[in-house]
Amino acid sequence: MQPNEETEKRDNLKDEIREVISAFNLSGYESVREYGNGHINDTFLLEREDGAAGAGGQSPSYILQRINRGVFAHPEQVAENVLLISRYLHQAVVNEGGDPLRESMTVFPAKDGKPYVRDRYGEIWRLVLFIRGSMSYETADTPELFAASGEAFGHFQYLLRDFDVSGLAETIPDFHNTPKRYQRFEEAVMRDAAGRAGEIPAEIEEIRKRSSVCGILTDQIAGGELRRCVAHNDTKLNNVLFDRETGRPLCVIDLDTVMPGLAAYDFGDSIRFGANHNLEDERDLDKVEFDLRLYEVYAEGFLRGSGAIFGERELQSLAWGARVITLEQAIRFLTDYLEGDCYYHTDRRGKNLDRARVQIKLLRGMEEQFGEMLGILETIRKSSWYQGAAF
Ligand code: ADP
Ligand code: GN1
Ligand code: MG
Repeated sequence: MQPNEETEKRDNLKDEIREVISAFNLSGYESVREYGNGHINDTFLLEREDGAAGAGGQSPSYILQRINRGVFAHPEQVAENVLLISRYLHQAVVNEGGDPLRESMTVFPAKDGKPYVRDRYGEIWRLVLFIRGSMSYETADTPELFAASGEAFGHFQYLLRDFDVSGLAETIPDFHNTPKRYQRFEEAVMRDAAGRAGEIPAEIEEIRKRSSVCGILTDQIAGGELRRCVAHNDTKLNNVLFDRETGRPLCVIDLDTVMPGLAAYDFGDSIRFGANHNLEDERDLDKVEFDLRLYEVYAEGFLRGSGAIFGERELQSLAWGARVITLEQAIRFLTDYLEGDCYYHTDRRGKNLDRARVQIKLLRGMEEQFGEMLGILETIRKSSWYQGAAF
């Protein structure tokens, strides 16, 4: 992009934001800056011009976000889902005697009453209260931090345990339909759009030999053995806000991918992402190892946060969640590699292949230690603290 094009784009964005702020009826909020490290939406912090604002000031600050239309075909449905869940959580936190303005998201409707504003370019924007005195982390440098994020996501399950999921839109259809993801992978191999299938017979075989695992959770849903509940679907550490002073987890954020699903999806995705010491695109596979100890501390945190809301089968499904979601992610990365890197951002050829290899290596570790993974959940289930857990 030429420098003048960039300036023009920036000015357009400023105008766009000014228009959106006015549609939200937020006079005096002139200070706008990009905020956070999210990969999906564009996030801005709005503060008052008078200087009283900011995380420590008196006037409330706001988070304004433009929802990614490439990922979400119907961003207005995303905004509706977020509103439904936030309102429910707000009340649940009040019922627990907590502070709903810090422990849940507060969504602000636009002047027309909708939970979003559609600007002149068709972009959808939503506005939430900035949670004061909070911070998020990009990586879990200690097991305690990882466990604390587990506690937050487990408590999210607890607070939403009676939520009726029939009112939630499926904003990304078949998001965790692993058999469908597998089907699409086979189609990608056959089509071989980027001419890469011939280079990766070993990885294709690694996926194929696990094809029967893909349906383990979906079959249990279809058979009525697992109940669909609210799933967050993006249970990474940086989607938990922590209290700056106490260091305790405060609030689960980034509710865009909230959909009907399973607790096993959320638990599994956290394990896939966090129970190791490598980057998601690590090229040196010797560094990649599933860490059972991190799995254990996360499980303890998650189940401490959730209380005893899960029966025996649901508890076992958590360990399966780790395997199925890791396999699914390997499938997704490899499919994207075969299709020519269209979905995930990549800055070099082979990144999606490296990511897929990492998932396969983690998966192998989980398969080897699956007995222990189930055993850890069973030990927690029988422990007195879990049996007696109540809020
Ligand atoms: P993305 O979907 O792009 O990941 P997020 O909703 O996670 O976007 O927001 C990006 C970052 O902005 C978060 O990691 C967090 O640091 C910060 N953030 C988002 N919402 C709030 C909020 N209500 N209060 C304080 N910080 C927030
Ligand atoms: C995407 O953008 P990010 O990192 O929050 C993806 C997740 C994947 C993850 C893998 C909407 O999330 O499902 O697990 O990449 N989000 C969507 O890194 O597809
Ligand atoms: Mg996020």
